[in-house]
Amino acid sequence: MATQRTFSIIKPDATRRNLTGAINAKIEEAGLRIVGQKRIHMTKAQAEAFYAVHAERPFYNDLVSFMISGPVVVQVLEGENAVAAYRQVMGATNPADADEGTIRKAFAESIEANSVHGSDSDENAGIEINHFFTEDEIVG
Ligand code: IDP
Ligand code: MG
Repeated sequence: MATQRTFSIIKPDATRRNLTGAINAKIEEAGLRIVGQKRIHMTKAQAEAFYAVHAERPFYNDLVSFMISGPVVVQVLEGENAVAAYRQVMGATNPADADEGTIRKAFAESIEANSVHGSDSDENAGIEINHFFTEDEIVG
């Protein structure tokens, strides 16, 4: 598998607890390179659009409120098989199911406040990166 990019968000539960550096260390230890990064406070419209795929799920409104409850760090990660590699480092959505050594096992507070987002496909990675970054903000 060739070099690939994926999109990551360090979520408000993690920025609130000052865990950006600890999460970045796990990302880098996994062989992924942080080639774009910025701290933003998402607007409600941005969070709603980002999670539109979950609009019908019962947790959607809570999830949007959580994602705008504090700053987030949006990132572009690059590496071999980056989409799958980052999903592996993130761990399962529910931290109770996450493997030892994963970000969510180490840091997530709950199934909702689970510290990180990572793209689930190459196609979605491209869409999500374009949502938050211009090409000149990504430096490999
Ligand atoms: P993922 O982040 O592991 O890809 P998704 O199923 O895409 O998981 O869900 C997106 C986000 O929605 C999760 O990361 C989590 O913050 C939240 N979420 C997912 N399932 C639940 C739930 O059952 N209750 C509350 N929040 C949830
Ligand atoms: Mg997902």
